Amino acid sequence: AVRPFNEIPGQWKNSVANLYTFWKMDGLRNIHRIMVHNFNMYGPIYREKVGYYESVNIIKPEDAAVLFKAEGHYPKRLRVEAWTSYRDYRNRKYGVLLKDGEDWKSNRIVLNKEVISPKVQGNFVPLLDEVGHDFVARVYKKIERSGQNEWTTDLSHELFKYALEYAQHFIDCITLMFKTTSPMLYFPPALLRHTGSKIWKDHVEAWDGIFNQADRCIQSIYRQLRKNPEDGEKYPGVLASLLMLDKLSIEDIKASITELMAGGVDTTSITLLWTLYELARHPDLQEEIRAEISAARIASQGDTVEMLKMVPLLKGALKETLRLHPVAVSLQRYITEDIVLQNYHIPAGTLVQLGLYAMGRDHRIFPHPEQYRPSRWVRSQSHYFRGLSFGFGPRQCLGRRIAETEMQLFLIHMLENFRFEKKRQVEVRSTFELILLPEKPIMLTIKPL
Ligand code: HEM
Ligand code: 2DC
Repeated sequence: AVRPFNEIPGQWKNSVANLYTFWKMDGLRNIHRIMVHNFNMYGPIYREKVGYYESVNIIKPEDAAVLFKAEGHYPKRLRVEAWTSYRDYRNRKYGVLLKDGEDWKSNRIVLNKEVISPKVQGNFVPLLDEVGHDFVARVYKKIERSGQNEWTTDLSHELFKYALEYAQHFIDCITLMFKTTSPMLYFPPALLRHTGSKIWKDHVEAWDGIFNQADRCIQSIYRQLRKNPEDGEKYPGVLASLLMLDKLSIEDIKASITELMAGGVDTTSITLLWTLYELARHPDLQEEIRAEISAARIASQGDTVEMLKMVPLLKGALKETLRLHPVAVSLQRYITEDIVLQNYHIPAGTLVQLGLYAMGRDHRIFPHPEQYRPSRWVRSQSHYFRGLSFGFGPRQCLGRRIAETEMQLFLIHMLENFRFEKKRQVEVRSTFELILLPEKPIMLTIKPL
């Protein structure tokens, strides 16, 4: 018989005490490791209540499949109150990230066509290819200046700038925005706002900076479009193509453009940094991927879109990076119908979280999970509900295609020019600042081939 909801194991009876324990364990920075610990203690399903935030947590691919079948027509994930509070406070519209229901769906359908449909990939390949090329030139200059024919560095600053070449202030604001969001997952922002707390003030300042920069960027694209309307035949760039959409209100477009600009910096930079870190620790694998790239370069005869179809191991490396170092610690959905998970009844309306970080490191799901093995994504094993780093279904990451293309092209350019080494073999762990980040700088040595 199916067991009742109230019998699911876990700490969900005393939410205040849980918040206290959580705080003492420095839970915020360690959410991902606490989840692993909970799955070890309670098994593949547990219920949890921390402060006002209650959820059922799962880890198995089979359960993920059941979860996503019950997400309904308007999939809804955990609402990040800090982000909606800021917009309510400043009277700004929500973009796709924060909208729900029919309003989300209608905006998302229009944006999908410009951002994530397979037919637009060819549009941004040349732009991203050029950015990758420029990055290589910058690295050569640094190597030259070092006078040692190599450059040992924490690449994160360069990488953050690489992400679409935004101003440093904008980048700093995004980092501050993420950092100040995580405490507000557990303490209601409304409370912090009315007590004049520093977290809330910093958060507002961060979003103000992001919105100002985005507004300026939008203005300048507008001016450009008005000045040279005859440029219409040429692809004007992702943002400009969104601004030309006439199916959404200009306020809706601005809201989603701002989210795309903010969502596209830290996510891809960190994933690239982790990938170079893993490749530096696995020189033979690095060589194998380099060989795959050379062969693809020759076979594709200068057609970059074709080339991207011939690098399965490189793509596997990115998937493998996100398995061990996911950006999102979990995926979440409010289920719209009753379901059964691990033989427990889960009522409609429950917030169910799939522990992505924990799943990526579970040996029952990925044999030898501690090993970085891109080939596991190319051959062998089933990938059934395993490659979920960008989420799933109609609510998955809107920036996915851009992110994947940008990261593939970056790695192609870098591996064609440089060898990556690690002088000291140190294990770098993740820390949670809304997204998962390396807890300390990753030092790499870059040498021309
Ligand atoms: C949503 C991961 C890069 C914009 C998401 C979600 C995940 C994710 C897990 C939630 C999906 C779900 O609930 O099913 C990642 C990863 C990235 C990345 C791993 C890179 C390595 C980007 C980039 C952009 C972006 C480059 C913008 C250009 C968004 C937006 C949403 C989203 C707008 C919300 C979509 C919606 O609610 O409809 N991302 N992301 N992301 N991401 Fe990304
Ligand atoms: C954080 O418990 C942990 O892609 C929470 O590009 C649950 C949660 C909810 C939403 C997730 C968030 C976590 C991590 C960061 C995500 C976010 C949805 C979108 C966002 C995954 C797992 C991200 C990084 C977007 C951000 C765009 C934004 C800043 C404009």
